[in-house]
Amino acid sequence: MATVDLVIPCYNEAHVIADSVGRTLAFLDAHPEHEWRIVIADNASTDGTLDVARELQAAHPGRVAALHIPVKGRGLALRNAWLTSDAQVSAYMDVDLSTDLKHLPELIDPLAADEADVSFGTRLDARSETVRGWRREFTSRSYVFILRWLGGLRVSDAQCGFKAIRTDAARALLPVVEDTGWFFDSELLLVAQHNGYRLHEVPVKWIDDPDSRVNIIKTATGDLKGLWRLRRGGIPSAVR
Ligand SMILES: Nc1nc2c(ncn2[C@@H]2O[C@H](COP(=O)(O)OP(=O)(O)O)[C@@H](O)[C@H]2O)c(=O)[nH]1
Ligand SMILES: [Mg+2]
Repeated sequence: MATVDLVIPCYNEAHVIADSVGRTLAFLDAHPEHEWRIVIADNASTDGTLDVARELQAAHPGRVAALHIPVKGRGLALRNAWLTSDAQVSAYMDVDLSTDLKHLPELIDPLAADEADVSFGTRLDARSETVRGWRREFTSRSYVFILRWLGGLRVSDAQCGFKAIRTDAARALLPVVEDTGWFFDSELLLVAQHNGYRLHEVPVKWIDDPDSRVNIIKTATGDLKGLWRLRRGGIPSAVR
């Protein structure tokens, strides 16, 4: 049994949040083994995402919280949500529910039992069931190949929007994770591995949602720059 903050980072997602939060609450109701809270972490949306988030917070007091960060960047949103959390475990998942919710217990249970520190979904394991276009598949495989080769990261997928961390690990690791955008996930895994934290992969069923906030070229450039920064400066040590 653990207290869990499940963060849903959102950028211009007013059209889908209510449905996603409703489906997630129904799933969580069926899993009382943990004490859950959903945190909608919006930054810089211009489509009324924050208003919808606040309405959901008012409709589900204590179960849904709305968090607003004025500056854009998914990493920044996660970092703020996780560092201000007083739950024992912090997680996040994409609002489009591309990862099947059935995997949430596999993500959280090892952390609640103190058998791992960081757990994350993988779409590239032989046991994963991934449905997506060949372009996305190719980019994803190429990126993780580079990350393993140049970064020495021993994971099969770094970018799946489905991760969790023990809050004690988050407090130690996040102060040395610099990226505020899409490289945040990779950097967190690199820093965690380098500092001897226990990583746990969860092969997932993933059905890609083509409605995307990702600009592939910009994201790929940001990822390579981030990797270059860590190679040049070294991966920092965390204070436990
Ligand atoms: N808070 C926040 N969330 C973001 C930002 N950019 C993307 N997201 C969220 O990150 C999640 C994944 O985005 P998505 O566009 O589905 O990525 P894709 O599945 O890789 O195409 C969604 O929940 C987005 O709303 C951002 O700048 N801030
Ligand atoms: Mg998506």
